[in-house]
Amino acid sequence: MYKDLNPPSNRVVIIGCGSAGLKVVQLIHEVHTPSIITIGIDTDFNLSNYLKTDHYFPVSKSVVRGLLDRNEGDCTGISRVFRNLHMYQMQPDDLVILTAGLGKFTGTSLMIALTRIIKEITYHPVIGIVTVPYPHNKELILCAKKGMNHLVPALDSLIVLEMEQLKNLFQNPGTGTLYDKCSRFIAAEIEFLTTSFDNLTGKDFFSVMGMKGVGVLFYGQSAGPDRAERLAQACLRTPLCEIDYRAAPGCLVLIEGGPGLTRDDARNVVRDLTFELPGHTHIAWGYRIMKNLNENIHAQAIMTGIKPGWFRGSPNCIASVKNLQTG
Ligand SMILES: Nc1nc2c(ncn2[C@@H]2O[C@H](COP(=O)(O)OP(=O)(O)OP(=O)(O)O)[C@@H](O)[C@H]2O)c(=O)[nH]1
Ligand SMILES: [Mg+2]
Repeated sequence: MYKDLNPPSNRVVIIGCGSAGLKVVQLIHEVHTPSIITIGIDTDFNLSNYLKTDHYFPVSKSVVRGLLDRNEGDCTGISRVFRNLHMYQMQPDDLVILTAGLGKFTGTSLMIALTRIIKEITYHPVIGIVTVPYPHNKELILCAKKGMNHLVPALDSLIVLEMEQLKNLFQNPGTGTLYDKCSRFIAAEIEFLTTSFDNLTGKDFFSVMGMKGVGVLFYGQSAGPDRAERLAQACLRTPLCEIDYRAAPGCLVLIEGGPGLTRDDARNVVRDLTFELPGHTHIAWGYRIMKNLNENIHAQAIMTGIKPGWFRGSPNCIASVKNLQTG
């Protein structure tokens, strides 16, 4: 947790919605970070006994049914159920991150309903991390689009990971393995986002993540003598959502490397990663030394505050991008 914030009163609450979201929170729970609370929410009442999260919250299918097609704000039934969230002592200064796989009914609907309720409880930016299904599956894409339509205005940052792009990152594994790798990637991403980095304050973090809009994540790693120079290029080659980020008003860059990583290296990576952004973009960055990384260096950049209309076409995701425009 960032050093100018105040654990344990500033806690991180991670909420996984639906089956895909549950997998992510279980992975985070395995790490047992004391300032992180994990909550899973799904429609299976039998999971309570063996699910590995701090709290599991079963909701009946009838409560979530139809939610996606109702008018915004009309989620009375679900609000009644989620009033129980206060039982988990959610605090106004908790940092809340919600995650789901968009495209099917449960995770998408629950994430929308929860976002509205959590926005009333906390005053910090509320962050969502979602996957978007393959472009060829029209039914799933339509549901994901509805989800985006609700979530982009409701959340402070919605980090969108396209399955198509994740598949490229993991070099085309089969679907079963891909889902597993995605869950692990998102869990590691959340861990990365919520630990403390030199040079990064909580104030900077929240102002960049509170820019309102889509967040696009770039991820890269490199090793060897000119690793810092190559790292920014590696990241820029790997956007996990095809969207035009060049006017993004916010950018968060997090870098980790072995003991040889210097502050100047980190600053150079940030410079090379952000050269296309306008001068007024708020750029926040941090770095940390991890002894076990030896010669390796990793970076991620999240360009934030992007308007959904900036989704752009590319040969492999033009269908999803066109379908996802929320206008
Ligand atoms: N990261 C990850 N994503 C998954 C996994 N399984 C499915 N997905 C993606 O998430 C989307 C939603 O799938 P689920 O989470 O299984 O569905 P749900 O929200 O529980 O909805 P229901 O079908 O009503 O139970 C799918 O369209 C996939 O793109 C998984 O194991 N890990
Ligand atoms: Mg499910």
